Amino acid sequence: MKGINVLEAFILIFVLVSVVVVPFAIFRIDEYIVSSKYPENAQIITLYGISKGGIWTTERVTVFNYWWKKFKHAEEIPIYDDGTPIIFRVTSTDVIHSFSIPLFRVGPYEIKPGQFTVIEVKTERRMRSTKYLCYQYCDEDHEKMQGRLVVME
Ligand SMILES: [Cu+2]
Repeated sequence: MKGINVLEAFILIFVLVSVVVVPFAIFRIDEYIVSSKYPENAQIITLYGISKGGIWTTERVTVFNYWWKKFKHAEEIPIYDDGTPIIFRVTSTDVIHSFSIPLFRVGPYEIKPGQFTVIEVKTERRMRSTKYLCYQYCDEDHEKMQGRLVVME
């Protein structure tokens, strides 16, 4: 039996690089671009809306894990009221949602699938905790699309 020749080895390496390294690199570049866009000390909170089950999650949703992963609903999101900018990047994985933090006078903002809506949030001094929610009927689990922001000291 003959071993792998140079061309086969080259093709094998090429396929491995394409399948493993390129997606990983894109992931890292994306993270880098996101973090370089905002002030260094900013609190960046990325939220993905999923209409099935009525979920807002801070876990990264991709075209791959969307189909099998059980995403954790962001019941409580801690934010730090220390003067650093609070930036929400909100997107949808399916239908058009709407994002609002009524008592902080934020939104409603239309949240379209496949694009991030960037929202800078200012806390209200007196409120240590407040509700955030989807502001328009999106699907049968719409009512579940809410959680709380908890302002930490
Ligand atoms: Cu909704």
